[in-house]
Amino acid sequence: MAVGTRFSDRTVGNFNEFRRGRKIIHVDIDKSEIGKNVKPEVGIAGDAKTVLSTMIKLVPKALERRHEAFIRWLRGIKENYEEYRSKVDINGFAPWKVLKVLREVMPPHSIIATGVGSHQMWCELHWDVYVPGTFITSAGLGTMGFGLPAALGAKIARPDVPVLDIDGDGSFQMTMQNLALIREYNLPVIVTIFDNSTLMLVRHWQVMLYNKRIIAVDFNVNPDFMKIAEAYGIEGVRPSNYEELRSAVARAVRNNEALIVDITIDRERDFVLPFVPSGKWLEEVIFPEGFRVDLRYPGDGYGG
Ligand SMILES: Cc1ncc(C[n+]2csc(CCOP(=O)(O)OP(=O)(O)O)c2C)c(N)n1
Repeated sequence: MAVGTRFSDRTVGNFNEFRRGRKIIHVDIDKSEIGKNVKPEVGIAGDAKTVLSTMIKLVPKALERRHEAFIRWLRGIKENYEEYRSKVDINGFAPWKVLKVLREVMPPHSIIATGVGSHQMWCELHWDVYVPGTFITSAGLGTMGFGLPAALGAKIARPDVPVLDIDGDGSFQMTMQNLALIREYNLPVIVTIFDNSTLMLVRHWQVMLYNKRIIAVDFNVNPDFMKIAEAYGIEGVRPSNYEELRSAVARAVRNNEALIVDITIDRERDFVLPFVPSGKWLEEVIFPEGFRVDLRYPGDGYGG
C-alpha cells in the first residue's frame, strides 16, 4: 500500500522487479497520479487521513503483529548501520557526525529544513525526527535553494521554536539573498552550510556511474561565507572541530540568535552510501566499505 507517492524512478528503481508478485493499493489525493507510473490493483483517490482512518478499521489484529515484526527488522538494520557509522572515522568533519552533534544541540522540537543534494541525503539517513512536522525537505521534487526560504517560513510560523537550515554550498547560493529577511523581519534562524565546494550529488553520479568523468560541478573558488554573513549583519563561524561547532550552535539556540556556520567537508570523502544506482533494484545497492546487511525480509513473505 502506497500513500501519497508518485512512484518516481528514484524510489522504485527497477519497475519490472517492483511489480513482480506484488499487488498494489495506491492512495493519492491527486487522481492523475494513480496508474501514471505504476498500475495498482486498487487505486483510491482521496485525502490520506480519511482513507487511512477508514482502512485501519479493516486491518485484522494478526496483521498488526506482523507489522511489529517488520518494524523490528527495520530498526535492527538502522541500529547496525549507526553502529557501523560510529566506528568510521575520517579526518575533518564527517557529515553524519556533524548531524549527530547538531541533533544533540538542537532541542527535540526544533524544526529543520534542508537544501537538495548529498547533505539532504545524509539528513534523510541520520536526522532523528522526534516531533511530526519538524523535518521540512523538498524530497524528490529536488528544489535546490529550498532550505533557507523554508527555514524562514517555519520561523515566521513558529517564532517560539529553534529553526535550523541544513544546506549545501550549491543550494545555499541559489537563494542566499533571503538572508536579508533575517534582519528585516527579525527571523533568527541558524544556517549550517555543508561546504564541500562541489555539487556533490551530481559529482557522486559522475564518479559512480560515469567513470569518474567529473565535469561542471566543482567550485574551486567559493565566496567567503563569513564575509557573506558579515554583509548581512549576521554572526558567522567556521568551526575547526566538533566542539567549536557544538558551542557556537548551542549559544545561538540559547540566545535565539541568527548564525551562519560554514562547515568544511572534504568532497573526496562525501559519498552518501548505501546508494541504489538508477534503474537498479534494492538488492543491487552499493554499500559502504565494511558494511553489509541482507535487505530481503526474512519474515512471512510480506517484505518481498
Ligand atoms: C534548481 C536545481 N538545479 C539543479 C538541480 C540538480 N541537482 C540536484 S542535487 C545538486 C547538487 C547540490 O549541491 P549542494 O547544494 O552543494 O549539495 P551537496 O550535494 O554538495 O550536498 C544538483 C545540481 C536541482 N535539483 N535543482
